[in-house]
Amino acid sequence: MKMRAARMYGYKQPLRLEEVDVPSPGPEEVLVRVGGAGMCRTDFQLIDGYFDNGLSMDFPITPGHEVAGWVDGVGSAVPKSAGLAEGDQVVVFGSWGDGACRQCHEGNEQLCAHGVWAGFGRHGGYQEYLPVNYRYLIKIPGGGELSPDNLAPLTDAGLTPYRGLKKLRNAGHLGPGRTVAVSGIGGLGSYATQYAKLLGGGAEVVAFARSDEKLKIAKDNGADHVVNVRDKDTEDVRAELESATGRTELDAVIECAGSEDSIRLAFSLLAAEGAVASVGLIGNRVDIPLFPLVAREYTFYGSFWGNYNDLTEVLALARTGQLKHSVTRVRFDDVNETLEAIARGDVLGRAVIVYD
Ligand code: FEH
Ligand code: ZN
Repeated sequence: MKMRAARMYGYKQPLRLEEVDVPSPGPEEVLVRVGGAGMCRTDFQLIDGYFDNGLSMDFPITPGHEVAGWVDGVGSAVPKSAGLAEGDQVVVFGSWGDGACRQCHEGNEQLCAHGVWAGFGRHGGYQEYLPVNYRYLIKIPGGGELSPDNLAPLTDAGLTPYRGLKKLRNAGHLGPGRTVAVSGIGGLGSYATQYAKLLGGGAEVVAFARSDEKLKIAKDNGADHVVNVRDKDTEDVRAELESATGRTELDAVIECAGSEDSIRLAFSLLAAEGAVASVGLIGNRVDIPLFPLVAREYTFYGSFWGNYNDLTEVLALARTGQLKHSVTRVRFDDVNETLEAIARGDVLGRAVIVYD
């Protein structure tokens, strides 16, 4: 049997849209029929060479680390306790650790130094069928109330800012009287805005973005205030922050872009003892003044993707109707054009390939 696959044969070249054989699942694998494959900016960055000195690639590979679909086949050694049967709706947890290091034993496989990620060397969701080890599938109970195109982004765009907001909440940076900003309202920021309300404990939420269309998504997703930061310096943004909130500073920022400007703005607006949690990867370096970082006791969190249990919590929020989804459905044949649009920042919410 054949399947469509968008495969990468090298850096800085379009994916090749091919018909290839459907893989058979190994003994401990489940064959997933992909219903939705999220398209992350890091997929563009993978192809563009952002990771080329950190990851060894055995081309061709298929990108895509945000996958939802249905069980299409179960390997001979998959235990009954996994509770997986043909037709079950599932999502893929995309970080596969070696199971041997401290990070894996504490459940943070996304931090495993020897782990692999779906779509980054192992095949990913830009193909119609994907074999996945049963340990990395989460079954979605119920009758398919959540569609795969809404489920798939939860495994990264939904998961990543959730972990970052948990760090800010658990460290005491949120709560009544606090102000938290969401910087960058793309795929991650559209969920970060919702978590800033859900986990913020009464904190006031301000969204920063460079387009009014994206700020409308933030407003629809619960932001109390929005500021268009395009072509504005720090003091312009501070003035708008003050007229919106009555304060000139932020207690916390979930930084979803990763650009040098976005990170610099976050720190320049931070109140004493404030914290920034960076989850975005647009840039390469951080350039922030040292003295305020020390003298005002700022905290800077790096927060990467999420762990399996973080994902189960995100899915519980989605299953109980507490999350809104901003999805742009993409035809398989339009994958390359969509990657270019993502690189330009022209996609609203999350692009998701659907294999109609
Ligand atoms: C995922 C996989 C590998 C690198 C980076 C990412 C980000 O999308 C995590 O949010
Ligand atoms: Zn490990």
